Amino acid sequence: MKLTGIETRIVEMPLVTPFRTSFGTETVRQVLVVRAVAEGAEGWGECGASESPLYSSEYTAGAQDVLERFFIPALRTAQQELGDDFGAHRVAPALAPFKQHRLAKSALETAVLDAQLRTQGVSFADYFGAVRDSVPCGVSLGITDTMDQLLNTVEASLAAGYLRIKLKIEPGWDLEPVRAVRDRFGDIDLQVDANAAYRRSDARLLARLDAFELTLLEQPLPADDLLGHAALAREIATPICLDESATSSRAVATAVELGACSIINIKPGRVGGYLEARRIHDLCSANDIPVWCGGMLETGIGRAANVALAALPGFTMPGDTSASERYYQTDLTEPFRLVDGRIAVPHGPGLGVTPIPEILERFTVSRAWHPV
Ligand code: OSB
Ligand code: MG
Repeated sequence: MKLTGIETRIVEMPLVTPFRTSFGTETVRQVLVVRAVAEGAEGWGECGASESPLYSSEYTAGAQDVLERFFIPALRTAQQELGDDFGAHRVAPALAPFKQHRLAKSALETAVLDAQLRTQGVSFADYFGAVRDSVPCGVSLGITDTMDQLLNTVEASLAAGYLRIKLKIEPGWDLEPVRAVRDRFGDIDLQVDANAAYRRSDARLLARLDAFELTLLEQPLPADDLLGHAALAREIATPICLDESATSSRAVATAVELGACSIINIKPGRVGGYLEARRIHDLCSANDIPVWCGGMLETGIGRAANVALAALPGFTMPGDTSASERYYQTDLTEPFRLVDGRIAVPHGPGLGVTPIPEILERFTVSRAWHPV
């Protein structure tokens, strides 16, 4: 393929309800949207970073800076050197000298992959090796001010058809909400996500979650505390799932070998892109580790790719691949809808969806063009 340029654009999308986690509250998602223009097609990618570096060290303006200052020039060089051999599989190697910034790398690789697959007439799903036409969906529910608000939100989510409920927890908002939801809704598929808010010394508190037979406890401890997760896994019955710690296939292999987790949340952005995400899927499949597809409040651009990935055979648990309306009144693409608890996998070339020009313009706050 021959890339001619990359457009970076900042888009601000109001969320339908504020999303509160142990690390902060988001009311507007600031999204870095990347458009890769190639001869014959253009492709889209979305960066998972938010305005502030609260989930990880990345943030929107930083992602834009590293793309413009380092990543796009490195692509230009790679394309000059490789000529016709340039393609999406060359993006990660070209960016590998630059440490971390995985959310930014993923956005760029995804845009290039989309352009390439649209040229070839191949969908993300077929390219990845998807085996399903639709994927089972869960929903991630933020911390609320009151228990009533939480119960109403869970009730509405179940009524909408979500097959699994994930509650965000933090110290002071853990046993009570879980107990209240179990008491009210019984034997639903229920899991919790702490976003690294606990410490090893909280093991006895976290063990009290065992009584509620949760499907999993996601990222209880800091991202770099794999040994802590392994110790906790020996002390509690609830399966531990890693999110923030699972930054690469190497990190996942280490975590699995240490016994730090028995389930992995695969977020393509967090691991630097869909190609690395697929390697982690394969590694987990070989080790009998179930995986599910996480999310970063994506617009339809990122959601399309996540849903395609979630259609791979190892994704045996419902993901945080919720419908567009759970996040945005107006999505950038045709909205993804929940039907019987599932979302249909796009089957058109590339992502199979495209941002709707008028809507993209409406939410765009800045843009820049970078010839390659
Ligand atoms: O930890 O999984 C997380 C959203 C933003 C950042 C981190 C996380 C989340 C979610 C929501 O839990 C996932 C989604 O619905 O996109
Ligand atoms: Mg998480």
